Amino acid sequence: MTKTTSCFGRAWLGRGLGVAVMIAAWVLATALPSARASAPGRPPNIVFIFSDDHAVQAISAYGSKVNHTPHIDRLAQEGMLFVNSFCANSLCGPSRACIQTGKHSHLNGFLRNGDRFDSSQLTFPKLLQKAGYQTAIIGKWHLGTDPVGYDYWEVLPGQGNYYNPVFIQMDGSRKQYQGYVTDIITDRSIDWLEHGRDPNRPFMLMCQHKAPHRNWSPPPRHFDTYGDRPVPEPPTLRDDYSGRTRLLKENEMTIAHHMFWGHDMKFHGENLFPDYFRSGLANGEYRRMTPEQKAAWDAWYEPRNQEFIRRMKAGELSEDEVLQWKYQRYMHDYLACVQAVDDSVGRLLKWLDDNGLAENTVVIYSSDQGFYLGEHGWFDKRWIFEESLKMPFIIRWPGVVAPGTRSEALIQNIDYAPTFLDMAGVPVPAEMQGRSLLPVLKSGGKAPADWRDAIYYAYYENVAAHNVPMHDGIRTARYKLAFFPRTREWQLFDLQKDPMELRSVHRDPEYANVLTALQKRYRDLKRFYQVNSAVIPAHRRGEAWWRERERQKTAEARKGKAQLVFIGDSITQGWEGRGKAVWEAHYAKYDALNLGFSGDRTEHVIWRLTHGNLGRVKPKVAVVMIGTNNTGHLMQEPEEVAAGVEAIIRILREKLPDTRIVLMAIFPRGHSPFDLGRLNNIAINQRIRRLADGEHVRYLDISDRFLAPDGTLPKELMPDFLHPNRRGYEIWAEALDPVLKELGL
Ligand code: SGN
Ligand code: CA
Repeated sequence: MTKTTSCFGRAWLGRGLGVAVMIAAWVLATALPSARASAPGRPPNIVFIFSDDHAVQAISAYGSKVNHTPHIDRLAQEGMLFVNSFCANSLCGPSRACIQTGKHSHLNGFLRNGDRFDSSQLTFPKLLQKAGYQTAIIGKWHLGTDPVGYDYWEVLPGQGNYYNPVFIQMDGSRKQYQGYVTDIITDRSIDWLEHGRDPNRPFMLMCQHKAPHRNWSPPPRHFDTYGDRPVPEPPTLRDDYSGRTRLLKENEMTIAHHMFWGHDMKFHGENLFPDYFRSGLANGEYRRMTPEQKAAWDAWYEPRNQEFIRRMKAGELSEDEVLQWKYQRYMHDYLACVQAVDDSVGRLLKWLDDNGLAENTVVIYSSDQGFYLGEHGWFDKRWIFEESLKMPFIIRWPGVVAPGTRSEALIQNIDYAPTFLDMAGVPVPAEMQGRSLLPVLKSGGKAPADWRDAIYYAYYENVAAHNVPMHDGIRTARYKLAFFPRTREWQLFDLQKDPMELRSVHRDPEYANVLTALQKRYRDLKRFYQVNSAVIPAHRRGEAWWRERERQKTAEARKGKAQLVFIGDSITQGWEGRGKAVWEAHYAKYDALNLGFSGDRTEHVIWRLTHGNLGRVKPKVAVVMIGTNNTGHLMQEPEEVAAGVEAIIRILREKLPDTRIVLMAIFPRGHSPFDLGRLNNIAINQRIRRLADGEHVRYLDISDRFLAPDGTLPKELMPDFLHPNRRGYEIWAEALDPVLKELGL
């Protein structure tokens, strides 16, 4: 293991010519008006201190009731604190991708943890670098691909570790440092500031901590900072989830039921009380420790753990007292991790002071999202509720930002990139969706008249860790509106009357006008940010049958035998039901594969096709019909659904270049020719028929074969006015046969 001594050699000094060119560039750059905004002659340096899962409730400058963060507070005293600062997608990788690109998740492509960041896209560090800044990122990255746009980087693999962490180096090698991750990230950052850069050029440093992310492993020096003093409980620790969507109850992030005995609660050995703790995940950090680190760890935890075990065995603790104990253990660990982050802020501020750089350096403190510190009974994040929607954002910029100011402007992490570019005098590219905060910073925190009145939020991970469903929504100064596609429910909160978000008033007649207005605002904002959920890949793995069908169908597809594949929703899946005999007669001979999933919309098909559902099939023909659920569930605009169908055709063309595609017009629905769903489907069909290319894609509309002369849809063919019966499937097969033949089957 390496001690953290400087690894920046003389190589940096050997860049004489490049430096001269850069200095010349700066002479030009300083002529730009915003480059003169702070200290004359040179655009400001930027130090971005970023942590992971640090909630504003644990920052004293934000009014914490649970801890004291003197160094972060100093930034607030000397700068501006944003009380209405939000993330766009409350998860690690997604938040970071928003920051890099200035765009919402659906456009930067990083929707969920585990995605891989497309580093070919435009990012702010690339542009700063081009403008002559030296750029560095040290610490947690979590975007899958290597950082691009940085002169120097050294990042944790994935989530990284707290104790004796390994860092990925720029040459791809890995280096382990001995010590505590927050301190090491700070050491490495200061080392870069001291030895890794050219002092004659401005710089942008991202110092990105792992802490206080789960499993909240603190450094020994802070075991006793808050010691055994009880931390006040939040009023909603015992939330019963009434008055809101039932999806809340399905979460798996409660302190009461979802804390691991080893990993979270720091017990050694086998779980002695499985009614209260989850088993199966030991404290991996302990295993990484040196004997000295283990000794310090055990000296703090063991006596307390043993005392808890003794009291449990003696039956001294009620269920609620166990919850109280767990909350205290959680907060002890979380807050001690935060304390080390605060130390880091202190060290970086001191370094800037000691080196005469405080004046012309902008310092920001932020964190990738908020976190639940027991509110609603939870840990973790993901939900649109305040605690995890909020991000701390504190900024010090001497000479520009008035000290000790607060701003209520609604800001979001997509604003960071434009802000950093604007500070550096670099024009903000039109494709970035965020806005520069400079006008707010320069006016004591007041937002300009045309500032946004609502932020847009979207969480895409659906069912993964913690079982939080996909949802999106908007938040204005007073209200929050959220939509949950799985249950197609709205939730509306009046934050003024109900700041803890305990009662959705979406059905309350008193709020009928507010609901309508906010729904309109929500739709406007989605259009403004180009959010089309019909093209954003989504899965339904939270539904057991869907997961199982996906597994089975993918396994079948892996055999690669099918000469014919059907792709779609319940109408296609119905070939296995009412259409079974027809299928046997017409398609069994082609080893045909049915990739119809009941209830799927275009976005689900897109997800399936890009996540292995096609296996190894190379069919002669693929028959696609999709979109009626985009109409039926959400009444999505025809343009949007057509774009979803187009994306599906594009994916199929890419993956199966030799396959001929029969794109079916969506079947008519509803009895009456004026059925709104029917009309929407017709409008979609009018658009998708243009996808036929006379070569690979054939468009087939058989609506007329189903409809009566007066335009009504007969019960005799579609008993529920949506799904064909056996006769309906026969009609479909009869219409399809000659086409399949023509296409070589
Ligand atoms: C890990 C954690 C989760 C956490 C995610 C995402 N589990 O999977 O509790 O929600 O990270 O966090 S753990 O068992 O590894 O501790 S994020 O900040 O990276 O998005
Ligand atoms: Ca995080």
